[in-house]
Amino acid sequence: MRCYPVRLGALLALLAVLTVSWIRSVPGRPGEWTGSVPGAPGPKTPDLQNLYKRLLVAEELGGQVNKDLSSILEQLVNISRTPNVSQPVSNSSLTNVTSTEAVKQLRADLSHHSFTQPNIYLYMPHLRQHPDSLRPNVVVGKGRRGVSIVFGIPTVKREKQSYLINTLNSLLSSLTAAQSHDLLIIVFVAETDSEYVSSVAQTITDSFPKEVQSGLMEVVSPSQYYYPNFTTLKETFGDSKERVKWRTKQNLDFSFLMLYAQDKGTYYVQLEDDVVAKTGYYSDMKAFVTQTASDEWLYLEFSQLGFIGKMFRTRDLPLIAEFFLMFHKDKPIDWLLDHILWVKVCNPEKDNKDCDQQKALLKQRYKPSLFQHVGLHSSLPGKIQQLKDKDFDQQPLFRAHKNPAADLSSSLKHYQHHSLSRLYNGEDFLWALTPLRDDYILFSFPQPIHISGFLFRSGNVKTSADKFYNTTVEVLPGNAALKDKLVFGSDSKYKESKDGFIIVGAFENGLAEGEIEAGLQPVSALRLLVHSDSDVWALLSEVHIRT
Ligand SMILES: *[C@@H]1O[C@H](CO)[C@@H](O)[C@H](O)[C@H]1NC(C)=O
Ligand SMILES: *[C@@H]1O[C@H](CO)[C@@H](O)[C@H](O)[C@H]1NC(C)=O
Ligand SMILES: *[C@@H]1O[C@H](CO)[C@@H](O)[C@H](O)[C@H]1NC(C)=O
Ligand SMILES: *[C@@H]1O[C@H](CO)[C@@H](O)[C@H](O)[C@H]1NC(C)=O
Ligand SMILES: *[C@@H]1O[C@H](CO)[C@@H](O)[C@H](O)[C@H]1NC(C)=O
Ligand SMILES: *[C@H]1O[C@H](CO)[C@@H](O)[C@H](O)[C@H]1NC(C)=O
Repeated sequence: MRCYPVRLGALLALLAVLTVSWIRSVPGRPGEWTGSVPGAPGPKTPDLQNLYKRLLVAEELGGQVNKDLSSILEQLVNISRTPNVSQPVSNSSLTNVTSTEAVKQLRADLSHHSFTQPNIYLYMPHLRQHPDSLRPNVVVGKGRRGVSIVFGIPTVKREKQSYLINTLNSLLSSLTAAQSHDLLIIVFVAETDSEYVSSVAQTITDSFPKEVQSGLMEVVSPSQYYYPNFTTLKETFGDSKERVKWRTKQNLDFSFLMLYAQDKGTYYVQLEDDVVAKTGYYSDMKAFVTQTASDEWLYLEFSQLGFIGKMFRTRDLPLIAEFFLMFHKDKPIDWLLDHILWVKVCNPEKDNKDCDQQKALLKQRYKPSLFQHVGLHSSLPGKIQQLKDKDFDQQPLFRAHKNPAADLSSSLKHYQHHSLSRLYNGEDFLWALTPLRDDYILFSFPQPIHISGFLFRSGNVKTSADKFYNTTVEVLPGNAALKDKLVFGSDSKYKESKDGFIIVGAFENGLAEGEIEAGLQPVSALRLLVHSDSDVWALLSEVHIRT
């Protein structure tokens, strides 16, 4: 019996990391865990029974420490039984010194740890319901550790998979044998659809058998219980519900990945699933890290875009991930990252300029960028262009037109603020992530109207290759009977698409332009329909629907 205060203490300390804040947060029981309030437990509730009850609950939460917990529980049951058998439990003096000491020891450990450890359950209370909700689902992996650089690549269902494979290809293609032993690439499939996760894992295993075999490549996904109910999020900063959900999920995904990666190497680099790495990136990164080793940076930037190519010391990841989790519902991840810097070094009594200077010390940028967004400059994989020409910047990136009132919808996901509605209102261009087959943009008119013609221009001077390819322009006539005559008549020059739409044009070299003849009038809706998966993003810089 003498041996187990220590064992118990150690195991419960582990447990405490996961649950103490929760235990402490149980309302209406002040003082019970402080150990400094004598006689606080009511009559008929000796310490051991309390502890036992708590542990029963805690066991549900403990996840990976379940096994250890069971044995602790067993021992505790044994302890609490002993007095039970011989005398009524209310006599506290019966509790033998051994067990009392054990409890004291436990309390000491618990209170010690409760002040030093973060607690994810505070920020994500839904995780309490499932003990496994924090356990990563490692679909492919050999548990590689101790590398210099860990890459984290989150990928989601919507985005095109072949981009992911291209991304991985570009990361791997220039590596020497020694370098590939010193890396770990974690593909985080941020989906709970296990079939989809398996399909990504299978594609990666098929495409990179050697890298999977050597442990260089891992495929990991979250537990199905990891994500909260996104429908209850508050819409803030003018973001739509969809976007709030998207950015919240991104916070959770990046945090999960960081926490998973934290003990696997020295540095962690965040990427996305549609980037191209510059040849020789590994040596460039290592050289820059060595050069800045004595600086107090929080991250190094190997790309200027969003969260791509940001390098952290893995020892900083717990802090960063906890900050993200703390505010995951509140702001997008790149703002949060900036706020960490602010919190760390800005003096609220000084001005922005001072703040910027201070922050600049914590992030150092490497030039030129080592990672390029595939969509950004339309570079096809392997081909990176930096379009920094000032003249280009002065040319308009979109052209505004007066368009008839329409309800807008699309299956495309736009990048940043380059949305369809801003395009249609003449405020911006639409920039969408890689279109896949059957993606569409739909302009439906509240009442069928007369439309004489249309013009859709994709790409712009800066992003000339992000065009719509294999995409048709289609009309939904207000009068279905006329349509049948036009499509099925003897001299039919139109083809029918699906859902009653008629094809009236197609993008050629990025441009779709045409008239709509009288027979199709009035028009209920216009649609752009993508017929095959694209290799690049799509940018729509001009929409003109002439009435
Ligand atoms: C607890 O007691 C039971 C019998 O009452 C015994 O079989 C078991 O080994 C004990 N467990 C521990 C961990 O001491
Ligand atoms: C301990 O006492 C409770 C009632 O106080 C009783 O239900 C339980 O069976 C007892 N346990 C043992 C092991 O005797
Ligand atoms: C508790 O036990 C002690 C002896 O061990 C006894 O003197 C005392 O009366 C008991 N108290 C109660 C409330 O049973
Ligand atoms: C999420 O919350 C909404 C509103 O409270 C509720 O209608 C919905 O059933 C919840 N979904 C899940 C999966 O719990
Ligand atoms: C366009 O898409 C269709 C349907 O997916 C396909 O059959 C056709 O080959 C594609 N055309 C081009 C030029 O890619
Ligand atoms: C409890 O155990 C201690 C040894 O640690 C012993 O000295 C003491 O007499 C025991 N007390 C009772 C009430 O059994």
